[in-house]
Amino acid sequence: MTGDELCIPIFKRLRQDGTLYPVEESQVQGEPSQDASPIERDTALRIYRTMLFTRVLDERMLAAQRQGRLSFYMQCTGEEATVIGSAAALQDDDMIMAQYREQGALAWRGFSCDEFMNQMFGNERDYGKGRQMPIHYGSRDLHYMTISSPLATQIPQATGYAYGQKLAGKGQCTITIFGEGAASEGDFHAALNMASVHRVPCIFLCRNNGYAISTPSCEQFAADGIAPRAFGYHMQSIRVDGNDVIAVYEATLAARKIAVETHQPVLIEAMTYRLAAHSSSDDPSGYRSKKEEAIWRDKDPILRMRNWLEAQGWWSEEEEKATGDQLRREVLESMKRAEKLAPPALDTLISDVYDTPTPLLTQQLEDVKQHIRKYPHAYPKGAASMGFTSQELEDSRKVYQERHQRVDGGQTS
Ligand SMILES: Cc1ncc(C[n+]2csc(CCOP(=O)(O)OP(=O)(O)O)c2C)c(N)n1
Repeated sequence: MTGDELCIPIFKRLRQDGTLYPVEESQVQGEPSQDASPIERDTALRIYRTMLFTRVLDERMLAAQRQGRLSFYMQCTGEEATVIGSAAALQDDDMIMAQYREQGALAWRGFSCDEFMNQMFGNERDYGKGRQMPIHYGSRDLHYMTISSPLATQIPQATGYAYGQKLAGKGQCTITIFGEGAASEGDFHAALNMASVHRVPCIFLCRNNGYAISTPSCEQFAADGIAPRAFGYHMQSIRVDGNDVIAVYEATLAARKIAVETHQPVLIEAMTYRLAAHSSSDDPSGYRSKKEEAIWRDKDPILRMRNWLEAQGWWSEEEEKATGDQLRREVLESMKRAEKLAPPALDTLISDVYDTPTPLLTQQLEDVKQHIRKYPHAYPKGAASMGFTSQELEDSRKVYQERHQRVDGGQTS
């Protein structure tokens, strides 16, 4: 048996024009029909506003990176329904362990625009104290594990965390979100196996967005995507239209119920598309066509939800414009505030690595300080907040200039 006949269908609820697919007789239990709203009004509007915020944040931060104000950025554009629809189906104290493209889930939990900016600009209010690249957000209060750069490491960590939740017996679960590229890592398989063996309340949500940087999904796996892999681990699995916020929301609600009530992990594969480049350092024109992108732009998850909200009579052209204007203002003002804040004090570089810094770390910090004293011109103006007085920096700047004048003079004569 090769598994060729195994082809999992895609669960869908919402068409692009904002109408719902008819509910099959077999799926209808009791009274509810396709006429009943699958998401109640307040939740739907909050999801939609979070989707709009995430899109505006992406647009502004990519522009900021192009202007040289920010070193790096990664967009969620095109995947908002997968990320925010799933987060909305969880309880606030469920743990989220994401990859890097899931700022929408953090925004849903209430991470403020200022908190996003402080992390990206690595200023003195950044929870990570400026020690990470932009987009490595995290929030203990919001039960959102800080992003790690090494791919897929969050997946086995989620299994372990969910095991702890099971032992604590408080009815919480963990969701871990990752790309189909990350699902090629050994960590993915180890995580699913252990989750299944130990029956932990964990939802594995794969965003199958078509590409792992420049590698298309057809070059990543030969079988029918990610969803069927669950069967090898004796787990339940569902494939869902990742641009359909209602389908993602309902699938995650059902997965959470299975995970928490029966202590079984569930794998969700959300079929979506990475509309933007992989990151601000990438140019997708080298590996995919404009025509392909246009097909997916027509399936925009935000437009699809807007069509549905308008059909419900819950949203209008005026509200769309006013909300967009307000969000753009909010993001710009927040960015200006974050840029003006000083960098974290230099000593915090090692202050909370160990209870007492090791002699090697202390020596390394001293070396960094000497380097800054020697080359102050190469460091931000806020270097004074790195523990030096303005006079110290001015003195070292003079020494540096004098030395260079001597060197330049020697070379030209
Ligand atoms: C262990 C490791 N290997 C390689 C990388 C480089 N890398 C960063 S993102 C990425 C592609 C991930 O693709 P996917 O999981 O599909 O997520 P997407 O970017 O499409 O959202 C790779 C290979 C890394 N960060 N860590």
